[in-house]
Amino acid sequence: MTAPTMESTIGALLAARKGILAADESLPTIKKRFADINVPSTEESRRSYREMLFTTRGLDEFISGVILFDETLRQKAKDGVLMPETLVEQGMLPGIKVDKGAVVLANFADEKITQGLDGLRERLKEYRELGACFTKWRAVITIGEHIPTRTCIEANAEALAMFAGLSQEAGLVPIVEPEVLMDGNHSIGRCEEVTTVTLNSVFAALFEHRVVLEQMLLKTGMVLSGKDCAQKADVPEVAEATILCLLRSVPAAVPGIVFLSGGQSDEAATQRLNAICRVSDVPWRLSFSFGRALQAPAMKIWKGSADNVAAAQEALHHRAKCNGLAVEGKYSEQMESAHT
Ligand code: 5MM
Repeated sequence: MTAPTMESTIGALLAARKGILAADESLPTIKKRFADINVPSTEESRRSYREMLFTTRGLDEFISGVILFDETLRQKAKDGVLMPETLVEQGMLPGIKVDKGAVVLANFADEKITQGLDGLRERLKEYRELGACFTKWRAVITIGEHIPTRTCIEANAEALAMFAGLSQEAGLVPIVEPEVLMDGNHSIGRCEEVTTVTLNSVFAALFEHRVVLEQMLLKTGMVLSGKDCAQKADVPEVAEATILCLLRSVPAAVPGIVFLSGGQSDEAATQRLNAICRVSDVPWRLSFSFGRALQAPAMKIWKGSADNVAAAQEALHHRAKCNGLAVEGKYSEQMESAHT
């Protein structure tokens, strides 16, 4: 495989009506997800689940790229073809999660720092040889009574910027993902405040590290009320707060912003994405990079059985299509009832 340029990767990832599938669950996360459907997490079960996702016919109409976990990048599909090549054959670009997960930040018991910078330059070189076109690093910011602290936000921003610089050096488009978690009873206003401070800190660090903004993508959460907030903001409020926050924090030079789903139900994530993307007059392309909100229905149907593959693929295709239409502001809830 000849490696594409960062410009062509960005163009392909941000193609009209398409978004990114996040299938980069680390071993502990996929184990948790499989436990919910009573499937043991083994190298083979993970391989066959992900092969099922990637070989969904017509998925490339709505999915431009897939973020893989290290193990998957090295696995082969049943026909003996490596997973990154399988994706390319299916019309999608392979990407790779390069962080090594979030751990407790020393002296800040309730906050996390993402690790994985040691040896990253060498790993990136190998990932490129294995066919990855883009990379992702996720930082986790928690909202609580006295958190996030500036120390946590700045430490994570610094790590994101160092990751992005190294990734661009390797010719791989970095997806910079500072995720503000939905957990908690905070209001949408508090989420907006924390997301704004976080994004401003991230872009200050990216500037200091001379990261080329035109050659990266931002992956961020929507601005939402906390999961346990008594008064949840409705869809138009979420769209308004999200756009306002992004306009105040993300430079126009960034070509695209892709949203994570963060534990929202699949339909809620699509409805909100649709409302956000209907807002015109923004300087970036807006799209999605969902994990759970794309995979959840397919995983529930699959349950580890080859007999369920066709139905599970149909469910994934449906969610991808709904989100692809949402990127154009053309999703309607009737698409759900027409499907069931
Ligand atoms: C798919 O999950 C990704 C990996 O998470 P872990 O390192 O915790 O296993 C995660 O980074 C994901 O890409 C984002 O959180 C977006 O996924 P959701 O499910 O929030 O859309």
